[in-house]
Amino acid sequence: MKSNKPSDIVVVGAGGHAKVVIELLRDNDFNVIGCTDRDTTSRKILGVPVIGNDDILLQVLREGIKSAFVALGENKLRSTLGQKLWNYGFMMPSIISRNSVISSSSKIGQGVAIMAGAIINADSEVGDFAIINTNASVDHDCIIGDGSHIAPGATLAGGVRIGSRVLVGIGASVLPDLEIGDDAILGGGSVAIAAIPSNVTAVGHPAKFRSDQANG
Ligand code: JB2
Repeated sequence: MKSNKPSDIVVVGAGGHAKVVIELLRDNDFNVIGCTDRDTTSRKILGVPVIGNDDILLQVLREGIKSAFVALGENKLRSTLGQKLWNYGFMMPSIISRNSVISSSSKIGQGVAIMAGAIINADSEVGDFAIINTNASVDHDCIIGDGSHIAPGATLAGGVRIGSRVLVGIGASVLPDLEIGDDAILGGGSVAIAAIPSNVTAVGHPAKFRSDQANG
């Protein structure tokens, strides 16, 4: 597997999210040399072989494949593995669909995936290993923490602050200037009209959570 081509990259994960990531990487002129997966059954996804589990990643790096992308939908796992591979010395590029609209004043971290139809408006910030999924809309002055996932069709109004490892579910909306705490989940189709604390799952319109779930 020896390589010294800067476009070569290994993908961590071989499930549904990895499929979308592989196509986006190819659109961004990367050459995906293989995937790692917990399930090492011999197989290919979109023509990419599963080359083993994550234990082989250091060897992959030593063989000259210097870039990696963590393509796992689970926020905590993606963040932890992303940080680990960064510490190993992998380069962790962000991949941005040419069919997205990204403000030139926005800031995008490393290892981020921005899918087709996504919009990120002026002065917004997206943390490391976040996913801005298909048709998600992030208005001006938003801050999205490391490892968070703004799912397909979700809408963040201006000035929204999203903590780390937050899931904003499919088609959910967050009204202006609200904060959603670390590790919270806003369920698909829900509408946040007030702040949501860390670690809770909030659902419905308006989004409600059990107060005994909240920190403190
Ligand atoms: O620690 C791990 C690990 N844990 C599970 N390391 C590696 N390399 N792979 C791991 N996996 C593998 O992730 C599983 O064996 C499985 O092959 C894959 C997860 O696939 P799945 O299709 O279930 O989920 P996903 O994370 O690819 O996608 C989810 O999140 C996306 C954002 C789905 O909910 C998608 O529908 C969604 N679009």
